[in-house]
Amino acid sequence: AALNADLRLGLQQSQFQLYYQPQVDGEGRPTGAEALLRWQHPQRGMVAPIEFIPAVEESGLIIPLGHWVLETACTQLKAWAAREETANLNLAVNVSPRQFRQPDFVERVLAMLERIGADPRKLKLELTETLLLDNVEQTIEKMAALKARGVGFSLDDFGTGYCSLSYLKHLPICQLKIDRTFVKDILSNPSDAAITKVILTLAQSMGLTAIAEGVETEAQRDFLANQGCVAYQGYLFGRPMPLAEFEQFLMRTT
Ligand code: G
Ligand code: G
Ligand code: MN
Ligand code: NA
Repeated sequence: AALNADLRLGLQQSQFQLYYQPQVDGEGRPTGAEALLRWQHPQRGMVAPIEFIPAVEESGLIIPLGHWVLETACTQLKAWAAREETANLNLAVNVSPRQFRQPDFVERVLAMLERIGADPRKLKLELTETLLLDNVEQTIEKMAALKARGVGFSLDDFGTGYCSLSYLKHLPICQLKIDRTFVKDILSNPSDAAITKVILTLAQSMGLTAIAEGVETEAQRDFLANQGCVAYQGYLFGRPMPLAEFEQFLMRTT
């Protein structure tokens, strides 16, 4: 309860911010970022999303907060589009199930993109397998409506949930995100190596891209590259960082 009151106040007082974690291509060049929510609480300090996302989901505050995230991300995309060096950057945004299931989710996102003037093709929504499990038909309909306008979908934490492979072919997604639990021990655990290989092959044969997350070492990156991976995210390239720092990172790497 105390947390919820704090969260409400935090929204009013602009205590939330987005951090940006670089996503890079096979040559290490930044292609964009994943936007990750941070809460700078006046007393608690920096609060990590795992500590408050469940509470905001539960209370319904995820709706205004999730829209603030999308709004901020689209505004950022619009700003990047205006500068040649950043014009091609994409932004991946996590969308929680409760937010996605709002009846007016599609309309709100499309209206927001239009109002801000952001390119929908630069926006990627990260959904989890859990979200895709129930109400599949309605979910597909909503995804298709957004996809028709250019918005992309990435299946986050892929391989850790309960999504059957037969669903995959019906989902209008463009990317599989290889969960970092598979990447972590990829060099020492043959099962993890096999799983990442299967995901990469699956993505390729279905015409999807795949991005490996949680890449921390060059050895992991090289191993994934040998398996055909061409998109990465992880501490090896950059941690989630405030906007100013991310823009400095871009200047160093491009
Ligand atoms: O940086 P990390 O601790 O950033 O993020 C932890 C988890 O919190 C991520 O796996 C992600 O699923 C979730 N998360 C981060 N930012 C957001 C957000 O803006 N919206 C939602 N729904 N989840 C987020
Ligand atoms: O939404 P998702 O679960 O994919 O969010 C990504 C999470 O992974 C964030 O909490 C982010 O801080 C974390 N993360 C990103 N890169 C790395 C990494 O290289 N190592 C570890 N341990 N965590 C990472
Ligand atoms: Mn994510
Ligand atoms: Na993930």
